[in-house]
Amino acid sequence: MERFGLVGLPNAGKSSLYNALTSGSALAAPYAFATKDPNIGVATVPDHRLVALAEMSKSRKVVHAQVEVVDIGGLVEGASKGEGLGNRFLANIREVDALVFVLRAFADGDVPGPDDPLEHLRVVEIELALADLETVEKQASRVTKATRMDKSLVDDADALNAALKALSDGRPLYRGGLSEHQREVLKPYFLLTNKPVLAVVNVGEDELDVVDAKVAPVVAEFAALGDEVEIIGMCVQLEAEAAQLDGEDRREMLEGLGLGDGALPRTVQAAYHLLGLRTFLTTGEDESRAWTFREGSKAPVCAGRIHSDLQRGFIRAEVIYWDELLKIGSWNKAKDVGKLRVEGKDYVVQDGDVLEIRFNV
Ligand SMILES: Nc1nc2c(ncn2[C@@H]2O[C@H](COP(=O)(O)OP(=O)(O)OP(=O)(O)O)[C@@H](O)[C@H]2O)c(=O)[nH]1
Ligand SMILES: [Mg+2]
Repeated sequence: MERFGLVGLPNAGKSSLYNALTSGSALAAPYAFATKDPNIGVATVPDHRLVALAEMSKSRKVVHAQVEVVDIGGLVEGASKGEGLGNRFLANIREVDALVFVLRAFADGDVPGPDDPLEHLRVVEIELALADLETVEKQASRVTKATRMDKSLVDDADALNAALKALSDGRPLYRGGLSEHQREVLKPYFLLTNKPVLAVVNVGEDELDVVDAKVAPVVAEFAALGDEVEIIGMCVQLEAEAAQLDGEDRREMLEGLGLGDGALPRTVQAAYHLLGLRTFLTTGEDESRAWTFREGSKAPVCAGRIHSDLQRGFIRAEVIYWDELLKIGSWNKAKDVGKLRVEGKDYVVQDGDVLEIRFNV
């Protein structure tokens, strides 16, 4: 399963957010390095399309997509040089597919540490960039030399030198001005900042009416560099408290606070999307289900998510977009009125497609 990691300074609220996202019970405590070993859990990806289809089909079972969340220990200044428990946490970060920065903006005298999200961002970015710089410095000179003998390494050398330039200027690679191709070429080098990024700004309980203002400096910081990074403001503490309640009570609490559905659904969806993950659906009386696939996958690969036999013996897929099916009212009716498209093995499945696979093994 693809995983995203919660990254930030001590006491930013990572473990609290982790618990809220996974219904976990990680230790969240007001001292640095409360988390040492990473907590790994699973978050459900909320999907209103699935819920609507399940209702339409009167499904006995509804199965949501899931994504893995890793709660990593707090980084401190100097982590790249081994400060704190630095190197260990950097290794944990290397193992995730996307980064969710948790930036503290709440003031609380009982919780040590800065409450300026830009200060958090600055330290996290410097430490990750310095760790990458060390890796890239070694590789850039080695690979550049090797191009004299092996021309196939020219792209690598070019990407590594571009990375070297960005990192030397203190810019992480996700906003280092590299081309998509260069970022792709750098993937096998396992760099920390060559991963997609999302930021959560953790505001105080008494700041719900000024969330946008608290988030604005972080938005501006990223905007200045012209890159697209999704930034979500929330009070992690309140979201975590609400997450512990059951359906109706939770809704009441969130509504009472004027938070609508809360910020957790959007956070999971954004992280899922950031990981390049997309959803196709199946629906019937037995179950309605959301299946995860990589963006750009073709029908047989998607069929293989359901069962390897479906990929091996793939003949064709019957396909309809979820909201069209919902309008028609049932799979059989959609078939009768000729609204199911028949797609072959080259069909690139779209997010929100409802599929039925024909196969023969
Ligand atoms: N007042 C307030 N306290 C919060 C909020 N979010 C988290 N906290 C508190 O801050 C403390 C640290 O939270 P954690 O979730 O343990 O922080 P962490 O980022 O996991 O910290 P480390 O594991 O040490 O890196 C805990 O006592 C939380 O209850 C918030 O939104 N408001
Ligand atoms: Mg923690």
